Amino acid sequence: MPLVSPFETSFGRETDRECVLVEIQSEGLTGYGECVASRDPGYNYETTGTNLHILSDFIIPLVLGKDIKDAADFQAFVSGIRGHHLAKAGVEMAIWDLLGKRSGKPLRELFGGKREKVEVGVSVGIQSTTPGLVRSVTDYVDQGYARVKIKIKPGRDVEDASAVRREFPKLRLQVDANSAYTLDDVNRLKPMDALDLLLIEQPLFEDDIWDHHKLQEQFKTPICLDESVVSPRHARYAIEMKACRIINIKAGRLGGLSQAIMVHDLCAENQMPVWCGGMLETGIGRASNLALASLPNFVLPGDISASDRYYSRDVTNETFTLNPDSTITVPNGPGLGITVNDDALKSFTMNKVSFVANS
Ligand code: OSB
Ligand code: MG
Repeated sequence: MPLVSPFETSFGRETDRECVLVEIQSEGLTGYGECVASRDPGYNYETTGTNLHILSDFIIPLVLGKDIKDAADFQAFVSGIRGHHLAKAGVEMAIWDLLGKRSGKPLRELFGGKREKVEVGVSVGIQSTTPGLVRSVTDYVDQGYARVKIKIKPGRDVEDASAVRREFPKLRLQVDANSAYTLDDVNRLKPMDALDLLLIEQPLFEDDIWDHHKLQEQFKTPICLDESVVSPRHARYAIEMKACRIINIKAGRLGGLSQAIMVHDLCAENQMPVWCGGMLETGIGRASNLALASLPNFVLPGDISASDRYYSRDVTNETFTLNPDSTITVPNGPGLGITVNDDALKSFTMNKVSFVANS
């Protein structure tokens, strides 16, 4: 699916997204899910290719034709598969959609979420020039986004963030490094601490939870972990080590919505605020993110932007729009609350694999 504008992070530049979508038929109902990996292993080790492999050769054979009660049951079925959280999460999402449709309830209600609309922001990729970045941010602010995240990398950090801050002294602003730095870079990042940022997201490597603790000790700005927190256990490590003050929750990275809710609850018990991250999802994943972000400890705006920020044509019939108060309304229909646009889906489909249970 072509992105409306290229998205550049410290690990690379994407101009379109390859998506692995999951459709499960059961009891006359159809559930949809989305695996949020990209074509390349830049964000983490998973790719659309590994998603297809792990789904086809491992996850689907384990669950096909089985009687699966709920998400916890699904997690038990696939517990022998190490890692590959983005692949597992896509199937769990489709199971949730089925559970919601069977009970006639939206996911928000199944999760216990109270909010009917959630505060959102926009994640702005690295632009070719700093003035170009300021123009891009201005455009999003004009559209009504009240919180902006900019992507940073070595050489495009303090100068970019300072320029945006100078133009918008009051804007809720945060930065995301996607693991581009090491502790040796502390001095060059230090000026960030004077920019009144909401948070600095994932400055160090994914497996450097302890180094994030050392970094947080030297910064008054909250450090937020994204890539480092791949399970509820990792969330506990981060809390116990004081490696961050905020956690970005992505159901994909955590292996499913059920795991995301566990991290949400653990953080709530420990007074650690969370927010919902994004992976440039289609309308399917966006509906899932909105339902998740309706939970009470999602106190910071999520990376859940309007559909037109990502795609000019989406695979869902519903498009998500920004309300004037920088919120997006949580879907209210059963399950994910979306319907798939078959024509759009067909026009984007590169490959389709079907599995049928022996009856
Ligand atoms: O680190 O949050 C990230 C997109 C792809 C991979 C990683 C990240 C992102 C984003 C996009 O920041 C957020 C969105 O979906 O709007
Ligand atoms: Mg991030």
